[in-house]
Amino acid sequence: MKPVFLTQFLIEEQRANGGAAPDLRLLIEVVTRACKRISIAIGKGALGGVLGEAGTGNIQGEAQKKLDVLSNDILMQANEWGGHLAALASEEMEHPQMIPEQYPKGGYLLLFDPLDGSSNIDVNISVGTIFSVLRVPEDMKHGDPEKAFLQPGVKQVAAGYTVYGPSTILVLTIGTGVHQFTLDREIGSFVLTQRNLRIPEQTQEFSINASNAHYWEPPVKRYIDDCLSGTDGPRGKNFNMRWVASMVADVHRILTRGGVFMYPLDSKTRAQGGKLRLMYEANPMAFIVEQAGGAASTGRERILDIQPTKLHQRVPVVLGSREEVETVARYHHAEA
Ligand code: AHM
Ligand code: MG
Repeated sequence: MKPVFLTQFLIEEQRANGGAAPDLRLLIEVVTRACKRISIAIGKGALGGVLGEAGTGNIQGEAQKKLDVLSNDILMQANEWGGHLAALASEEMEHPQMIPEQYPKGGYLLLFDPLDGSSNIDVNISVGTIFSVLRVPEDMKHGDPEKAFLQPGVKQVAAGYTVYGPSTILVLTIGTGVHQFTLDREIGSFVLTQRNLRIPEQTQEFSINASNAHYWEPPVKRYIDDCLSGTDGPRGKNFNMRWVASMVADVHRILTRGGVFMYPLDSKTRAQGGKLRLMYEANPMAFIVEQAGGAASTGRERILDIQPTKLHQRVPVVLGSREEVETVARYHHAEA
């Protein structure tokens, strides 16, 4: 069978569904080209001198790795000149970056987590890039640029992630299902390897950092206890557990074989609203998961309906197989 490259896929998608307008196609191509550069840098590892700490901190109060900074720089530089964007926002930068004066401005806003799972960089475990695309709202010219980004996740026009693992994978939605591409390293192109990914509705596998158990809220404790009690407990079946600590890798496994991913609200992260970032992690992943037939919730409400109040807002995240996410939500509502 002839390989279908990303560009061909996007052009055919537009012909069939009106999905990716030329400027959105350009945007996706530029972002994914930058991801190829990040993939190459990661692949060189210690030989490229890219491992270890950068010696700086980000707006989240987290120590930055060299690859956090490098990936952010690669994405920023790649996206400033094409004329498709009005502004960019990154998990690594305090404020949004407007497109420099010398370049034309476009109709989209780009948000990204340049390197997700950065605690895994130095131990050679999969990491990734997550991105989300919004339209520029009508009133952006007059208002505070940060406000332009504060749109609920339902307004996303595209979202995707890459996983830099044994192979480099791109998973993309432009609102017409979820499609997977694999980087052909010899050719240097993303090739379509699966159309219309669907998440199994049921699962017997959960994904949570269990070392936080003593911080969890009662509904989460009860849910996990019930899973762990297996065939003898109220769920009547045994559960398996997986936790990579790279959201991209955990979500990708769930997209492939089902499961439920949870970073719930707990007493450690309550003051910030949760651990994961709404705009760079929860929203793009929720859009992808819903497009693949799954569900994404905070345990109390649908993630994509949240009206953001801050660019770096954090939220609890429960996503994956539809029936299991609904089960977790029932545990939360039962305690309300
Ligand atoms: P990062 O974007 O700074 O890498 O942080 C987000 C990561 C997620 O990828 C992952 O699910 C989570 O943080 C892991 O957290 P923990 O180290 O508490 O298990
Ligand atoms: Mg992240």
